[in-house]
Amino acid sequence: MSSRIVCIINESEISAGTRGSSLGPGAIRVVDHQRENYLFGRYKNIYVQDENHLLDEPTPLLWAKRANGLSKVYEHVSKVVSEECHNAEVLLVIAADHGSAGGTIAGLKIANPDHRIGVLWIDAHGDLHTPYTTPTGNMHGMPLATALGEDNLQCKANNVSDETAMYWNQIKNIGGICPKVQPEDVAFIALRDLESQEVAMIDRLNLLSIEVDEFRAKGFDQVALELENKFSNCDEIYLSFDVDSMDPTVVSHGTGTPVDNGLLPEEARAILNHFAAHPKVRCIEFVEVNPCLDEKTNRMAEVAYDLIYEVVKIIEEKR
Ligand SMILES: [Mn+2]
Repeated sequence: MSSRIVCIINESEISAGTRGSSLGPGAIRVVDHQRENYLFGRYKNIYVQDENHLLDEPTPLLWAKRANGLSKVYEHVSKVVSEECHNAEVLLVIAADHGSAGGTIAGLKIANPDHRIGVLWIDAHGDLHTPYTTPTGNMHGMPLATALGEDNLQCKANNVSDETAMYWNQIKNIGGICPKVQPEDVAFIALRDLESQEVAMIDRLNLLSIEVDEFRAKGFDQVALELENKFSNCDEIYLSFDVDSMDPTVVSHGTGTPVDNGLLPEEARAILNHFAAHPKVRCIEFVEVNPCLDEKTNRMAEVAYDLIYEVVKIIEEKR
């Protein structure tokens, strides 16, 4: 069993608007079995405890749905990540919805509180909402705001209950460290579906965002240089890959919130493979595969699996 990689499976789907992403990690493993690669059998696999039973009842927390459960998920995932990051060169996290990714970042920060963590967020969405700005209350639109410790009260649109505010503060402060990440250490690729409050936060914090057209115009080598510069002062890099960064008409609609005009799989591959070989990358997370929504049977999981397979190969061979 190799110790280069530890695989963390997180099936939490309490923060999405649509159910089904908890089946995403399983759908990816189905592809592994079909291809007869037995990739996951080579590594230590750890399943994070979920709180998905909360989906069987309504939530009273209107602007941060099931924040009580997400607070627990942040504790579960951050504990696993902070322990396991000492046992592997790279943590490969395969998660359901994106809402718990702030807990992954928290785990990295708890393990090495003095580290500056660079965050590369490849996604159609900014995931920068807070209970004060969200139009839906779905917390998979908030994980990066939790890592930045942001409320974005400048753009306040909702009256948040005391109970909601308490859970939100718990989530932001997990591990007793807030913020986990500095704005100058964050970069986005493929954003194209943002609310005005998120745009205002990106402007206020001067977050680097490379859109799909810009990515194509510059070419990957230029973008890689820009990102190298962005993360030059960071001690480690966390990469979050939401499959909705990719174009649903090319791949499939097997994800909770697909948005047209995304990356091609080969463009995603170039970015992922580059960072898989990057010595500062300590954690790569894949999220939001939802086989229940896939009009092409299990296509999204197949595409995600092929990306994961190459990433693993590169970690094994090039590091
Ligand atoms: Mn996302």
